[in-house]
Amino acid sequence: MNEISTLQKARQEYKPKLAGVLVKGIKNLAIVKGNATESVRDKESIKEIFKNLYGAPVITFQEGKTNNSSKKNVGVILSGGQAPGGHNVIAGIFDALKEANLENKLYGFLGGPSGIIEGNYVELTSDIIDKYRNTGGFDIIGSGRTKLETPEQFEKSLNVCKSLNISAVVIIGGDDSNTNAALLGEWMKANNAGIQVIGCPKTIDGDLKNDMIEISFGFDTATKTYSELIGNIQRDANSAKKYWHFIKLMGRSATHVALECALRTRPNIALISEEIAEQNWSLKYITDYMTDIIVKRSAAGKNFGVALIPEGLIEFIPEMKAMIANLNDVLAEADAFEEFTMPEKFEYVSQHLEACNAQIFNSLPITIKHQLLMDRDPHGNVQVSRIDTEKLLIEMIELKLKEMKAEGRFKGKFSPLAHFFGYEGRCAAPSNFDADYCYNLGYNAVALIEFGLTGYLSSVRNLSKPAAEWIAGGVPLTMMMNMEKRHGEMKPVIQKALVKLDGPVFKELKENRDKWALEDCYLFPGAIQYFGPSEVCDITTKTLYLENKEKSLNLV
Ligand code: FBP
Repeated sequence: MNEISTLQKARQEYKPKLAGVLVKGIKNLAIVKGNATESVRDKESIKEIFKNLYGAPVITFQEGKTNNSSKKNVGVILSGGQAPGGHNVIAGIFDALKEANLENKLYGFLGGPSGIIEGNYVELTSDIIDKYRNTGGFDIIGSGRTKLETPEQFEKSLNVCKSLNISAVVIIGGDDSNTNAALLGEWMKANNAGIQVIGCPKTIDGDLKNDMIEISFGFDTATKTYSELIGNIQRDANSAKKYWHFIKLMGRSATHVALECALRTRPNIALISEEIAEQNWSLKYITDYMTDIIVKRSAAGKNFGVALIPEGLIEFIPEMKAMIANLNDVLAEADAFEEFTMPEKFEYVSQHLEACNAQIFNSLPITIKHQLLMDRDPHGNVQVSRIDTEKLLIEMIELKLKEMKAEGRFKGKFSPLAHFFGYEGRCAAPSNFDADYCYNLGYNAVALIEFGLTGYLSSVRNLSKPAAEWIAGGVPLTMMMNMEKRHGEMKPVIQKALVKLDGPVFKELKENRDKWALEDCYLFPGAIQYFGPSEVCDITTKTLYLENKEKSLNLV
């Protein structure tokens, strides 16, 4: 990386704003411990698995005086899908470590969790860190999705840490990666290994959140990037007036990304997976709902529009959900499935699924059947980013419109275009919010380490207020866990936060969507601005604003 763009050069000079309590520095902190905590569900099973970590209190920092910090080496891992701001988490860790003791060292494990098992690392020095400040991507050390769960992996990780004199590891990741952090932390503690493990909440999906974690980093920048693109497409649709754009948005199971983008852009249709599951909408019902809007707009002379489709939709349509759960079990038990030809795979699956599920599977277009059979990721998740749900919906709607045309009930035109926005947003240059938030998460992770804590997620909250009012502390990882079926077995995992249908964010969409469907209320948010007035550059997501507004109203 020798040449850099003019913007990147200017961004390297950006100084992230620190939370008020952290401004005085890593040596001027004290901790306040809350009450003992419980896991969100399945308390007995989680307690049994995490005998050493379970029940730890929530931590909040306040100003104080820390004893002189002893010299230490720390390892850092970037884990899972990229999210804007990861480099700033590492910069925050580095700066806090050097502030605590100039002799401290930071090692970056390469290629995700496999780096700590295999001993692939680089020492992160100031000349490396400085090149990556305020940049997008995870390329400083790379990322990966290796699941950390076996004693052999933990043993190897311990040996690598010992060889580098590392006494704490920071895992920057989403729900699955922080589940790794909890398992690693538990094993280290059970074995008196003297290695602390701290997590940092990353994921553009926005599904790693709770009262103590208001947002995962990357969500702000990714949704702003997608919203810019959606706004541009809306302007194009409104200018040419000839295409219906079906835009699938990344975000895995939860619909936070699509919902946030919908509030920022006001498209004609925005499907919300959580609502579809709750209302028991079948694929046919969804097709009818969308077709109805298309036909009504066409009758008003508008043969164009924009529909947002969450990437995880297919797993939430009740009949599909049941079929996929059955399919996951069938695939988990199948021997040498990978060696079958595609027709053999289809045949095997339709013979082993329950009859009603086999019927649904067989009724799907061949491309979707193929995509449903692709490998699960190492954590057992269906790779929803690779399922063309937007194309499935287009196909279903085309069939329906053909029928209606034959019956004289539709006289317009339907020219659909399919898009998928996901990777475009994951490595964008972090917005001011993500640049600041991430730097604080990293800095705060070192504060947790300095106080000897382990099994905690770095928590910075009160985020819809200026950074000076942000609160810093830590949440025990076990507090967020429950048991879920993965690869056919019940496993402890951090519970994903789905869109709350009684929450203020969904309510905002529900109250407006009928109007947005037929009238053209499009918003064009434009590109993320890095330099300029604070109200243009520093404001975070509508999701966070509405959720925090509701929280503060409830406190009154
Ligand atoms: P994380 O949960 O690791 O943050 O990953 C998020 C994500 O971007 C999802 O939105 C998407 O479904 C998935 O990664 C895609 O995975 P991959 O990068 O392996 O294609």
